Amino acid sequence: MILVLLPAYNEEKSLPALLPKVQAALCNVAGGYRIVVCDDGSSDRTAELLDEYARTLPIEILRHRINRGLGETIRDLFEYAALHTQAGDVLVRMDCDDTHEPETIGAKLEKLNQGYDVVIASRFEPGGGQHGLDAYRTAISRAANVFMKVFFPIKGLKEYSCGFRAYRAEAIQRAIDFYGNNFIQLKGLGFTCTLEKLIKLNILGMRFGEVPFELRYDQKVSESKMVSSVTTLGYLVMTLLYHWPWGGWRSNYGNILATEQAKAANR
Ligand SMILES: Nc1nc2c(ncn2[C@@H]2O[C@H](COP(=O)(O)OP(=O)(O)O)[C@@H](O)[C@H]2O)c(=O)[nH]1
Ligand SMILES: [Mg+2]
Repeated sequence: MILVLLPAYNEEKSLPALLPKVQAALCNVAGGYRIVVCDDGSSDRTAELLDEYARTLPIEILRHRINRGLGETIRDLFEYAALHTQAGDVLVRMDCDDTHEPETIGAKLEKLNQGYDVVIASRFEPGGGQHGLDAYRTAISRAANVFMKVFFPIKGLKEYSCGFRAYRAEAIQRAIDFYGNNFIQLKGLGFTCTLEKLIKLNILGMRFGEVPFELRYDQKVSESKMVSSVTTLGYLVMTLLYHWPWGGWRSNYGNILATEQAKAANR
């Protein structure tokens, strides 16, 4: 079963374009699919639209009464997904703004089946790219990806900031068991959570793969909710937390993991 996870904040303009495409892409998928949307206190017609679509599509809706931001929304979606999936299921997280094409989900599922835990839609793989980003967003995105590659090198990974990814459900269940509420710790720092998930999964030794992807920013009609200053601050905070020599994530979680593995070996 495929669980499609959608964080939605004021997406009334994009949902009518996106949801039918998700259905078209997945209606014949082996094991079936469901969509879980978290409406994060939208002030437009997102909530009403979701109720309407839920009459004809397999949609489950989580609601935040007030806008809590992407970090808390993603935390809730992944926790819900971990509770409502079984071994062999797949989680696909994508944006609601109609810039991520659902027809490319199939390629991610194929790649996951080659033995990966996480498969990322990558603009930097041959055949990938982006349409409609202005020079400012292009420069920020490039700079952020270079920064991440330097401070958080992960085998098999060139695309750090795109949230369109497929995860084996067991990988997320394992991460939530291991980290608890700290799987996504930087909840108030904008889009930082997109990178934090990768880093936390990498500490656990998960395998990462990429498939080429064309970001369709030219199709975006809703406002971008990315606040670059907050997200940049988040990246800096995370770099300190990860590399901090006295109890930073890398050393602290690395030690806990080593102890866990030693205990398992002695059993
Ligand atoms: N739940 C929630 N989702 C958000 C929030 N901000 C953005 N999103 C969603 O997260 C995704 C990414 O935001 P988006 O505006 O597409 O960012 P951009 O593509 O980087 O410009 C979209 O699906 C948004 O609806 C938020 O405060 N809460
Ligand atoms: Mg987007």
